[in-house]
Amino acid sequence: MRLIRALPGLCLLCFACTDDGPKGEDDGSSETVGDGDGDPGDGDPGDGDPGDGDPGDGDGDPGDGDGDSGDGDGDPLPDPSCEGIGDAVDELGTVPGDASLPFPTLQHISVIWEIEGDSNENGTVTVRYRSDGGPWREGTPLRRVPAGSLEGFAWPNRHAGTVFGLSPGTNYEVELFLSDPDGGCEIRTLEATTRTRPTAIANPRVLDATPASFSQVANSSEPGDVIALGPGNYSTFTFQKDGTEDAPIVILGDGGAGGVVIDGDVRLDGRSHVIVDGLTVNGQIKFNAATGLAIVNNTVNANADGIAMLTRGENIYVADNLVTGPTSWTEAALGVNGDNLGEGIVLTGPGHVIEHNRVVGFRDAISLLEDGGANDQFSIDILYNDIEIAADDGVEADFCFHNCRIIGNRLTNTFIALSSQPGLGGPTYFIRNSLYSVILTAFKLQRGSIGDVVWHNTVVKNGDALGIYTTDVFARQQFRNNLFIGGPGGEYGGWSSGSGRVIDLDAADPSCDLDYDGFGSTTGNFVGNIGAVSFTSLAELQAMTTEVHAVEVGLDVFAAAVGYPQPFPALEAADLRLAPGGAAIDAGVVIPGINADHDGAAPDLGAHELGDPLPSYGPR
Ligand SMILES: [Ca+2]
Ligand SMILES: [Ca+2]
Ligand SMILES: [Ca+2]
Repeated sequence: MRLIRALPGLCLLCFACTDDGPKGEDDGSSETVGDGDGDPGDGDPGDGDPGDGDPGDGDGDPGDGDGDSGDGDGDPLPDPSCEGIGDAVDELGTVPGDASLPFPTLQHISVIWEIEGDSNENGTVTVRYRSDGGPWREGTPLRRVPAGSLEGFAWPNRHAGTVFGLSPGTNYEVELFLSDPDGGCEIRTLEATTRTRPTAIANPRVLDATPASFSQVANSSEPGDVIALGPGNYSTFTFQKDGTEDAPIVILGDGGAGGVVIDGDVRLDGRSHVIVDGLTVNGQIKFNAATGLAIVNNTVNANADGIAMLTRGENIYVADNLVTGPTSWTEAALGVNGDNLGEGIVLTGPGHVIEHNRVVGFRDAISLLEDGGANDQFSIDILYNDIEIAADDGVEADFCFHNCRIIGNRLTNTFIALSSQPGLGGPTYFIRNSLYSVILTAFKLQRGSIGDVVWHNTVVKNGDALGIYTTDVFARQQFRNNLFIGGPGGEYGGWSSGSGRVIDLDAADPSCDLDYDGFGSTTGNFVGNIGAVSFTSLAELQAMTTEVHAVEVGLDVFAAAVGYPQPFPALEAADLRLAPGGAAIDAGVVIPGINADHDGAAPDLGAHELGDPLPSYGPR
């Protein structure tokens, strides 16, 4: 579903009953949808890299469901049923509309189900999914997203969410069970195929190139060719040929050994299905309005932006690059007006996957675009990147339309770690990120952000543990199973990191839903506020807010000796895995499709379940 721009006088809340009327019975309909992008399910073989630390490969990352009901008892999932649920009779009930699975990525499928009604927002959509012939697995329930508008964008009344932890190149049935206690029920099954990592065809024609012959060779290339660059220094170039989805053109260097160097920018504007693999680029790799490119295994030494697409493109794959920028870690560099420069990886458009990159020394390490530059920013994966020294934002997932997934990243030495400024209804998922040495805020949910989902993150920062410093009310956030640890604050480049409060959320709307999180401050105090409710102890936090199951934690929850982060000079990345027996162990709540494979009595708080290996951060 495309988000539509708000137009003056356009009433997005108007009811327009559909011609076919509500379906109150379980019609068991099974539909196969085209999602409009023309290219999921390209039939390529798998990329051969399961087991590489990505989600879904049994390593304890999100979404590697165990195939049962999620309660750990191994019973098969019950079939959903609409028996006994009538049609909607008023605006409290739900009238189901269009459902779609737009822009599958390699490991995730986005789900959108538009509805009418349900003004009391108590309708639910639960999810089961299966690959061909496999057992049903329990997915993550969709988020209820009422119609809204923000910063010039608007979205319709719907449910939205993601099926997590899938295998690349696999066809899935996704069964959606919508029900509303006020009336309205339907079971709808859709199909989609996850994408595969773009790779060269088998037995390609290999075109050898040198700095002298490259231009001619490049212009003679055809779909399926591999252009193999010999050692030498190449001039900046603009590539002019397109591959196809089944037969991409590969521009192949030496994998960063340093013998194949591009002295200047690599441009692929408007290109489709080209793979740029293994170059050393002293400049940027830029490709406005491109489709299906893969930018992999490169070393980018950037003067400003590193890897950039600044107009809408689709299904870009950016992985295993080392991207180094011009911003150094100083107090003068901090903040929106600081002495900082460049975005490490910046894209707009749907379907992108940015994974396993190492990005060091930028204003924003990984960024989407903002305001009028934001185009269809949905179905975007930002996974397992290793980010250091971001003088503004580590991951700026601003203006996400829905289903942006920021999972399993490690961030060290960032002014702001993760940004959703704003989320446009959501869900914008932040899951199992490991954040160490953050100065201002770990989650910048500002400009009235709506619908951010914050699960299983670990935060160790200077100053306030969880603070969002804005008067713009943010709403409909959900926090579960996170660890937030702060301590004595300071002033850095004119910015205060806070006084060591455990929570400072002045502008939290009552719809914000926080529970099962762990908080601590090395000050020894346990004070804070959520909206107008202030607390001075864990007992008060539990009694007076939604954090009924909160626990108090300290740096001793970690197995390694984790130092309290004084931000300067830059710190080494920290190992934030838990020690046995601490307050974070088994203190979480089960989230279907995310952590049902936990060990022990319940999920642990933070990014790492006890006993799981560290994910593979950065290039593989
Ligand atoms: Ca309802
Ligand atoms: Ca940015
Ligand atoms: Ca556990």
